[in-house]
Amino acid sequence: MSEVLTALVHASEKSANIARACKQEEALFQLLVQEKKSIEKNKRFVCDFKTLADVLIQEVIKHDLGKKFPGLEDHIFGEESNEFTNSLGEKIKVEVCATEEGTAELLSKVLNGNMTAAELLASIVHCGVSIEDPALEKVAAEIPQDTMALWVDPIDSTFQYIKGYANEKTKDGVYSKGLQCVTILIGVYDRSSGLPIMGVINQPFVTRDPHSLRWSGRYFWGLSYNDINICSLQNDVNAASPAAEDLCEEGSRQKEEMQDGDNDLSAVISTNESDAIKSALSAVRLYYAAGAGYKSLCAVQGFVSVYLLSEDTTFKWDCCAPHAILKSMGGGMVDFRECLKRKSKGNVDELPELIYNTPVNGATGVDRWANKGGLVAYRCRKHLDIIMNLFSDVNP
Ligand code: 2IP
Ligand code: CA
Repeated sequence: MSEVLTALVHASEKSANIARACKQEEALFQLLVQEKKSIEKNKRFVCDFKTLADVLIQEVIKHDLGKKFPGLEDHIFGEESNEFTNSLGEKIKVEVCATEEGTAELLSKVLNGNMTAAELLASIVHCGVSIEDPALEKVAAEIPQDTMALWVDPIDSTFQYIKGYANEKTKDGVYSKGLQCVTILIGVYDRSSGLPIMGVINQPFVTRDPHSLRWSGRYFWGLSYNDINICSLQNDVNAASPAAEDLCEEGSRQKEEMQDGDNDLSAVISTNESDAIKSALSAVRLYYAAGAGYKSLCAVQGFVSVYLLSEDTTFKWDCCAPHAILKSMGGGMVDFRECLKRKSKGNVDELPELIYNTPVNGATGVDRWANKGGLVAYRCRKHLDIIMNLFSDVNP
């Protein structure tokens, strides 16, 4: 069993419980949809509830992984900082305390004395999760702890999380918007090479019970380390793990059999994508969807051949987890513009895979960790090449 991967799945499930509670529990939901303006009038106000939910999830992941693997918490990075200062100059650090009561007490300070909400959240934070996943238990990989670091996106697609509807319909399995586009992303990379090693994508809102109106979710994991490539979408982990390339071949063979293979390629993109990109991709089936994590998940699930983004609007925390899963399936995530550059120079052999340990030169703040050249997430190298050939007229 890979204890780290199992711990990531547990942490992602607890995070999903928090994310669901904030939508389903009335006392929390009211806070989530509350207008920022009215709460900001209060001088003790430290952050909006959406930010608190984000930060709390990130802290829970840090806390739970750090407890299991002491020292690892210092190598867990994400978008959020856990320190807030209100307009009275009071500083508050959101963190998981040793006891449930302690966490509730701390959260009530951030929540301006709302003990009901604080206790509800604290009870989920301190409640264990149990998982039955025989495939996960069979994953065997010994990875030294001091080689690993993590990128976490506690809630990806925050807009859909707050405003997204429950009853959106899919187009061939792809949701363009709605709660299904929300994901929790936990990815591990190698500190020295920067390459992704393993990751979990948790989708907290997948189906809603029509009677209780409670949501249930699901998770996907993948691990790619030395010659071990394994993911939750593989049918039988008892079988000798096929090489990543074989999985890719197998995937494309099945697709060819079903849909005349390479003639039926598809891509998912952001609605904000430029017209030049949309028109280059008009040769393939095109889908639009919210959320960087969700679009990557569409590639993982095989709903689309690629997720392509030409802009610099994603960050390392959006990509590390899906990248690891795609890698375990024989695919990956590359820098879109660098790919175009290399192609224009005739250098097509080595792909510019995204790496996770190197900030953007000269950038400051969050921009240090932006994926500057955009990205393409793919499951199969051959399909990536065909899609990239559509961009011969686009300037790198
Ligand atoms: C966002 C989120 C957006 C996405 C953007 C990410 O992360 O995934 O949906 O834009 O790139 O940074 P788009 O949906 O246009 O692809 P977050 O919600 O965590 O800010
Ligand atoms: Ca994000």
